[in-house]
Amino acid sequence: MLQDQEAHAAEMERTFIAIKPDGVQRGLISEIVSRFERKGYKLVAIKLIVPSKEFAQKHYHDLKERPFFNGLCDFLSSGPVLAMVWEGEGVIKYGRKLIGATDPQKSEPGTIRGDLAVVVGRNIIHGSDGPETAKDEIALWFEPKELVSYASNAEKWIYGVN
Ligand code: IDP
Ligand code: MG
Repeated sequence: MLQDQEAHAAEMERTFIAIKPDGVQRGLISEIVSRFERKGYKLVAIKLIVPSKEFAQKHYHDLKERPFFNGLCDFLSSGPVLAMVWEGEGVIKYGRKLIGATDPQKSEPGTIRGDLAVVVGRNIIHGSDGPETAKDEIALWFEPKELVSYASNAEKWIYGVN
């Protein structure tokens, strides 16, 4: 059944996805981007950036009481990060499914971390964990003008919208 255009538009959401320095250094950018792209999500922003430690602390502010916080922020700021925004129906939650569990020892095979990472401290990718974090993280990493809104020709085939 064809989906109504308005219902489709109402379900659209955006999430912040980042390939961490380990994923970039290991040459996994195209592998990871292709998984989101082939699924049917739309790339609306992308840039390669070396975040400062202060910036990493802002990004991970929720974890500041955790023992690994300092090492995590040192790591995130240790090299290039590929920051992205992906758009699609249910992309926040399903993006986390594509990524897999935080600890790659527990991530299912077939997920990004399950297939491509081994330890929790080097789990190659970040994805927003809910609508509020997605909003905050997109605003932290990108200026509004860096988000590109465009019609994708594939959309009617992905969503069945007329
Ligand atoms: P998430 O990335 O799956 O959302 P969070 O709990 O938000 O997981 O943790 C953020 C990041 O902190 C993880 O992706 C991982 O790199 C790191 N991390 C989480 N737990 C540990 C730990 O127990 N030891 C070391 N690093 C950890
Ligand atoms: Mg998290």
